[in-house]
Amino acid sequence: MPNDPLFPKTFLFGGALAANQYEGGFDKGNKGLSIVDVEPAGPERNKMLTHPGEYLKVRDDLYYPSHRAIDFYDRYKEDIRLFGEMHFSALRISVAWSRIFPEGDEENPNEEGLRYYDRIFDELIKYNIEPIVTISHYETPLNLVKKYGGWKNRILIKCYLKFAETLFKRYRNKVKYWISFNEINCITVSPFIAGALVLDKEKNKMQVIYQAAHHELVASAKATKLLHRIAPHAKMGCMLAFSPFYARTCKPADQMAALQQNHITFFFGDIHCRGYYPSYMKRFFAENGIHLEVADDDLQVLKENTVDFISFSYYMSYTTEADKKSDQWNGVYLKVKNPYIKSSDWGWPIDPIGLRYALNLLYDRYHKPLFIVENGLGARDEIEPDGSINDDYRIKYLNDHLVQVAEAIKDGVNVIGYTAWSPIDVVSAGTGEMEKRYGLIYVDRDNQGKGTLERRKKKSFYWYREVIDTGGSSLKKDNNF
Ligand code: BGP
Repeated sequence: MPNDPLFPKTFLFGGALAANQYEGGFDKGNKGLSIVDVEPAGPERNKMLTHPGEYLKVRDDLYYPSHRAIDFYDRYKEDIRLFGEMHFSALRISVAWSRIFPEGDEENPNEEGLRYYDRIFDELIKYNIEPIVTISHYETPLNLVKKYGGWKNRILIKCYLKFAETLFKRYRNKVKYWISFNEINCITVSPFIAGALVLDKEKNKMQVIYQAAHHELVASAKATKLLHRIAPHAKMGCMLAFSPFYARTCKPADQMAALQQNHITFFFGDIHCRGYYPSYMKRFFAENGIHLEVADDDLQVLKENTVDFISFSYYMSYTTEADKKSDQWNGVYLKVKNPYIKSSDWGWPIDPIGLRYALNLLYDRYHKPLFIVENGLGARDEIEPDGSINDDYRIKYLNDHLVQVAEAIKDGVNVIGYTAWSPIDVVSAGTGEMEKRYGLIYVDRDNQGKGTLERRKKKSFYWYREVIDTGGSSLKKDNNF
């Protein structure tokens, strides 16, 4: 007798990707350069991300993994067919901003770029896969950094809205779910990647970061307003990187430290969902010499255009304690090791219960539908002599997290979908590696860009299809955490 499904019939099940990590074709179809196209792989990468000012052009002596990525640009039919074979009902992708506006600030969009996404959406619709579209996923056009300094400049709101409006008008009959900014809160830890900011010479870095964040938040609210006007049936979501902080002990000061650290993330959710600057952040700004320039109607715009749903990535929980106050510019408390939790090969804590905890926290706070748009395990995979890839560690990770999603649904949390990062191996956003693999489909390509790009189904491919087909009743609930 099969078990009852754990997820509702309407649940959106699938995978998540970002254009810059899988498309390639960085100069095809009149595409301009985006910030990712100057992020090299290898030892220079960290230098670039911390001091981007010296790296804002393509150099002959460096390897840039985004340029070809996994060549989805030319192989999208094969890849979408494979997603269809896994019975996906949703695929989260992003539109590469510099494919549509190569320089970011043109008057008119690049028709060839728009036609490319027409083909992608049509192909998805052919397989009954609902596209979930991120408007800006770490891929601001490079020109907007060079010319205006990235999101610290208010002019980016205008450029972004022109881009968003172009997408809404063109694809309003094909796309229902939109996400304004990927992991918008990551601007506080990765200012170049998430805010296109070059902070090398800035004295008060936090001032610049939160000014840029304000611009992104206003852009997000204005895009929500536009979407509701252009496509009243469509839904706009915010997107947070949500790694809840636990206190290392029950000492009250440790609990307070964890709460303060969570506030740094909630700040972005609070503005998107409640529509105003929270009081704890006003104190944080005052104590850190941050004075925001806010235009006349900004606060009104934020108030009147809250999001329809909350999407978030969940990979891990963090732990902190009061004695570990950070002296860095971008954090309140440092992360400490949680003795109850193991980590991935890349040192990312693995905590399935943390996902149920996160879902409950977010739902208690905002009472809006929640969409898990990223969750997965980056690991090294090996091909067996018979050609199979037995990624049981990935299956366990996904299984245990999905079991906790089902628990949260039983708790009463309104979860509308889950898209695993990533359905196919892609370039890592953080490290630029190909060999930090998340995929359910293997891609023959290494960290130096060598390989045939051939696709190969992993064991997790078949496992995930069964989970989708059975509405989760095939999940194993007896795993120990
Ligand atoms: C999120 C990003 C994704 C993705 C994922 C995994 O922060 O939104 O783009 O890459 O993390 O991270 P990484 O690729 O660094 O392992």
